[in-house]
Amino acid sequence: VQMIMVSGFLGSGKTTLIVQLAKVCVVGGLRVAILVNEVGEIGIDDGFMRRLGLNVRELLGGCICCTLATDLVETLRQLEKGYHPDIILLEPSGVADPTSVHRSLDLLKAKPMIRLRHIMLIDPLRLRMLMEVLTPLTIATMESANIVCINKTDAADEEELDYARETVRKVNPRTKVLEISAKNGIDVNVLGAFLA
Ligand SMILES: Nc1nc2c(ncn2[C@@H]2O[C@H](COP(=O)(O)OP(=O)(O)OP(=O)(O)O)[C@@H](O)[C@H]2O)c(=O)[nH]1
Ligand SMILES: [Mg+2]
Repeated sequence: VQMIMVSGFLGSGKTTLIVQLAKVCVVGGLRVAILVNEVGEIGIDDGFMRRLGLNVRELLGGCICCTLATDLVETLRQLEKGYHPDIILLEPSGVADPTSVHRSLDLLKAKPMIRLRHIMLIDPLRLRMLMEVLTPLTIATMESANIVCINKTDAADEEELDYARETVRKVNPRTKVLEISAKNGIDVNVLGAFLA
């Protein structure tokens, strides 16, 4: 099964992008499952998601890159057996380390079940701050991402966008970079780029 992991710091727009991706998938006739890892109490607005006919599972009360890794794999197995999704959209908590998610999937021998693409979302309005206070995590995530997505292009100014572009180019010159405004919707080409 195809899995898209959308990582990014708190509030970078992960849920917004996942909902948009799910809509594009549903329109394209794909069966979608959404897996959300919330550390806090407030879960995803899954009433809205379920009305769209999406299969939403929450992994609560811990982080999938550490304590909930086995739950993640068990949930993947259940989904494979029961729902047969074409695509699984995974939102790790904003404080998760996506490279540990990779490692856990490997250790728990879940890698053969899935084709994983890792998309890192960047909020250009806050990247400078992140690079100052969470440097190693931000850099490691950028290095491991298949695609880096600069989000909130509707709200960022040129200086913020340039800083984001330049930072990604320095940290991971080989990665593909997309610029989006998840809030304003995405088209099918974005999904295509994620899967390419
Ligand atoms: N201006 C603008 N705001 C956005 C965009 N995408 C998301 N947001 C806003 O950013 C805030 C956070 O969005 P979420 O999708 O909840 O972000 P998240 O990464 O899932 O947040 P956590 O799960 O709390 O880490 C919300 O107020 C969104 O409306 C965008 O493209 N432009
Ligand atoms: Mg979220």
